[in-house]
Amino acid sequence: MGHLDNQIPTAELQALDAAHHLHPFTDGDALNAKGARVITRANGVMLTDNDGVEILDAMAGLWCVNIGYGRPELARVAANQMEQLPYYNTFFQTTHPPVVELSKRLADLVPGDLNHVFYSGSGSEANDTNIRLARHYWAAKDKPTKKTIISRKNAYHGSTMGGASLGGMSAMHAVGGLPIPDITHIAQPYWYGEGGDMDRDEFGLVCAKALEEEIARLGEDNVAAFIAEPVQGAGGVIVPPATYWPEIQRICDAHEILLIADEVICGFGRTGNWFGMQTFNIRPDIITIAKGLSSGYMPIGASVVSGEVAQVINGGGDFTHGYTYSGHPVACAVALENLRILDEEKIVDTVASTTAPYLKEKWQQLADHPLVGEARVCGMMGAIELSPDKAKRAKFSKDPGKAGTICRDFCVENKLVMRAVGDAMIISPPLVISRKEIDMLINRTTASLDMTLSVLKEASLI
Ligand code: PXG
Repeated sequence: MGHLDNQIPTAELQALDAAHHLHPFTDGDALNAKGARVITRANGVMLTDNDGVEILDAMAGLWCVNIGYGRPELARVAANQMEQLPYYNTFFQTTHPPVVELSKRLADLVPGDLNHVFYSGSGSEANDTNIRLARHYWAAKDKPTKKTIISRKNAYHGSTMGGASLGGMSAMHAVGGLPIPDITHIAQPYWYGEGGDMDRDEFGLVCAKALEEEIARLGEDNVAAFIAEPVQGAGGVIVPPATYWPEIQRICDAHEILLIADEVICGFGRTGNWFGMQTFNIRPDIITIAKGLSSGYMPIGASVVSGEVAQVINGGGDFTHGYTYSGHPVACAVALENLRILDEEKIVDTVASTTAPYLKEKWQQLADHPLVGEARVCGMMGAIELSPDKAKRAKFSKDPGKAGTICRDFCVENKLVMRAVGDAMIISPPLVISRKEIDMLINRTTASLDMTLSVLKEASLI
């Protein structure tokens, strides 16, 4: 591996990065003024930067490196597949063994009768596929007016025109004139931030009933689908109240609309089951997958649809949709190897039986910290809400997002990658994180919270 070692000094890389690289979701000038962190290698749950500093990655990259870094099996599979068949398309009446094998594997793995797979290169593209799939489905059933897709405020479904339109983030809609037509958004089940005086269960029901109200407002004949993440990830690890999903499922069953579960984050073990739909007992018609499908080792996403949806699509003539890299052989082969490891090493089982309960116990103790208004966790994802007055679930009204940014910067100083979403701190570590590493995560989080608290006091923000 010596030949891969980077020889370029950090400052030089940072200068070149600033000169030629536009970063996603980044204030370019602000980043370039300080220089990007250069990550050169990683193993297990640890990243190593260009100066040899080891950092605990409590985000699994971007919620994706479920099996952890540094698995040589995936590299070998990729190299072998590249030698044998690096690329061929699946457009023109052709297929290849890795895409066939992965489709069969997913059909067996995903619950219910979700047994047909349409591939993409990412979660965003898969959600774009879902928009066209859902509308084509209803057109093929002679119901072409059923076009509107209902989503939720503060949802994240990707960054393409379709994905960002399905998403409910107003800052994203503001860039590029979104959403595209026939997509609407209802309230999110964010009890901590928006539940007011209601108890959790009552609030969960109110949020779910908003779907029925929206269907009534639009007219059922105009609604194609409802899309939602089982647990909102990028929105701040928002775990819905227990009453939410059963009512959503009832509403979807009672009305003629498709349910799309976006499992891009929740899928492949994140919530303690293979899929979020199992954790919340939902029966979607379509799911979106990406990220943990390959543990991020190769870009790949997909829409997995029910036998009924597949039958209608297959019978509906040409579905004029696809990507050059739909069913890319190397990505499919790597995904298969990733699924083999997740399965044979019982990684999801270990999360459910051992490490997630341990994380939950430790994470919830953070709620005792004076700065923490709530600590919530679902499987291997969690959030803590920073609050100036925890008894009242108060927000930082003076300078929203500042406390989160301060805390995130202290985390980095303490060699911990944790994300800030506004004034909530979120984690989604690799599923292979050990108890010892969870202790390290908790210790570094506590240290960062202490440092944040004292800075906030000095700045009279608390
Ligand atoms: N759906 C969900 C639920 C996601 O979380 C996507 C779709 C889009 O996937 P791609 O592969 O196109 O990125 C995502 C992606 C963050 C962050 O900062 C989250 C995502 C991506 C980038 C950043 O939390 N989620």
